[in-house]
Amino acid sequence: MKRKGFIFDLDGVIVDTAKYHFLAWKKLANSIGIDFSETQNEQLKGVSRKQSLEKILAWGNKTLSEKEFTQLMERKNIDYLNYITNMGENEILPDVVKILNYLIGQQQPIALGSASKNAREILAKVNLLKKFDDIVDGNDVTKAKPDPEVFLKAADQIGINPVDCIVFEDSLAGVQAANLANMISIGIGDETILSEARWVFKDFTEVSIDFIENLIKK
Ligand code: B16
Ligand code: MG
Repeated sequence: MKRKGFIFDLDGVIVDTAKYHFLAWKKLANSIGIDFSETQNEQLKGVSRKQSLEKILAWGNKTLSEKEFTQLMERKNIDYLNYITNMGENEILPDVVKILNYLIGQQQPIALGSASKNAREILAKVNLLKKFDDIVDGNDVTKAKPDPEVFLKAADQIGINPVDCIVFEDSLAGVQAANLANMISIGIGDETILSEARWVFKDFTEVSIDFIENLIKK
């Protein structure tokens, strides 16, 4: 049996935390007089907390001192953590567990590759921590997606060559990061946004076991 590395993004792939990020960023942006739309939120997917705030400030033509910037990032995270406080297994996206269990049954290495600094906490809340062989998140990298660092680190930790890794991503920045890492990118979400991915599926209910089996065999 061949061994491939299966690397999952977290927000938007395993759980739908994008809606909570949106609420927290909107509250913050509005509090400093900046409008914030769902379209703008789309551009923050897969983007680190720091870069997200930089983008919001640029959209609103606002500059802050370093101290204020740090305070706003902290405030956003406190609000975000409040929104996710009651998250549970019911918020795992459809068929994610089915695919993870299939991969575990086939003894395929599984890693998480997320920009979020809250990744471990979220995986614990939804009771999925044990399914991952390794986790690389926003605390472990210095360069944000589309830089491939997060996925290359994940491949290294599970001991699989990047060319033998498959990445599931819901953000354009993440798909670009996977491509730059020379991995097979699979977009989960809107194909017009994720057109740079090797394949795109609306969600995991569209990803068949046959498809996964073929990825392993290749
Ligand atoms: P945090 P992913 C990303 O997670 C989110 O898509 C993005 O919207 C968020 O800003 C980023 O994590 C940082 O999250 O504030 O929790 O550190 O999609 O890479 O799993
Ligand atoms: Mg994501």
